Amino acid sequence: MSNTPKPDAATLLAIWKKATLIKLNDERIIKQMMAGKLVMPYYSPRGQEIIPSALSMHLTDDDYICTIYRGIHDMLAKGFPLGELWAELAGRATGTCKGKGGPMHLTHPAKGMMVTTGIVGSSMPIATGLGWAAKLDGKNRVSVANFGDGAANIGAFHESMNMAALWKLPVIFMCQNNLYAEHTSAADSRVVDRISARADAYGMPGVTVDGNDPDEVYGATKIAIERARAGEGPTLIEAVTFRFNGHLLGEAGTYMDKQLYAECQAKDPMPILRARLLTEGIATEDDLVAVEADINGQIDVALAAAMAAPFPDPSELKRDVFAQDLA
Ligand SMILES: Cc1ncc(C[n+]2csc(CCOP(=O)(O)OP(=O)(O)O)c2C)c(N)n1
Ligand SMILES: [Mg+2]
Repeated sequence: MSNTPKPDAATLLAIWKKATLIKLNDERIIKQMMAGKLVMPYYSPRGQEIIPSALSMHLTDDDYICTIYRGIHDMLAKGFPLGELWAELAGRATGTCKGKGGPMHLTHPAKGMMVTTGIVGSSMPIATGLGWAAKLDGKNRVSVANFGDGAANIGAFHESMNMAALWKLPVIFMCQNNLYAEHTSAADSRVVDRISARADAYGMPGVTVDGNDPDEVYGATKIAIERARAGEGPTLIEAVTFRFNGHLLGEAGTYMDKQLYAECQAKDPMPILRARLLTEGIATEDDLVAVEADINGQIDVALAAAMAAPFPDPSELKRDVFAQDLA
């Protein structure tokens, strides 16, 4: 990866700010849930913060992304507003889906966050369709499909990659390989070592990067997005990372290899990037503390507004379900 583009100091700081928003937001969600103030299924993205933070440096509001149930990191990096996010998590009428979608269906088209579902692999055909739409509307948008390592074994992965390559669609297939799919390790679900090797079968570039390294993710996504905008078609990126809070918040994690867990913890990207900003003189401790305090303040405001907002009225139950109600 030595000849790939690297983020400059200002970009590295911007990546850290986004990643810190994701981390602090995750901590607050967990705190609320543990206190019994928020009840929902939660798939924490803790550990995967760097991937969308570095990727989003190359995206605009006009670009599309699709993600999965473990996707709040992708959404926040893309600019999903905190207030509407918290309101939707809390099932309030002021949420981005009027409180009727909840944490599994977060959607915000104004920022290009097109749709989220709990169906493993669903982000890929949807993002491929959006890539086709982007090609037809000629606005030079790109479409990013975020998905996990487990989803790379789903039929939709292969169908989407084939179609995107055939029609040279501006799609980035961003596989966030966090080493487990629910409670199943990679070794129990795949023969090939690298998911990126599958790109060969569809005639597109495939690259594996350290998903915890902002330089590597920034460089690989820059190349892929420039290629997509130039009309040269899709790229598969496999970003290797780890999820620290297991599959679903609250599980015991007993199926995880203890040594692997300890090794991954030592590679936690958040303290590493924070320390790097200090040692490279990009920011001072005071600068970073001020950013963290500001972000916590923004979360306070979003949380308080969400909790004070009303639940959807029962008469809303069937609205937005059938097409005739959209008029
Ligand atoms: C089509 C489908 N099959 C199975 C499931 C059950 N399921 C939910 S999450 C999950 C694991 C997916 O793992 P991965 O793609 O690696 O994403 P991660 O949760 O690790 O981010 C499975 C099998 C589902 N939701 N949808
Ligand atoms: Mg996984």
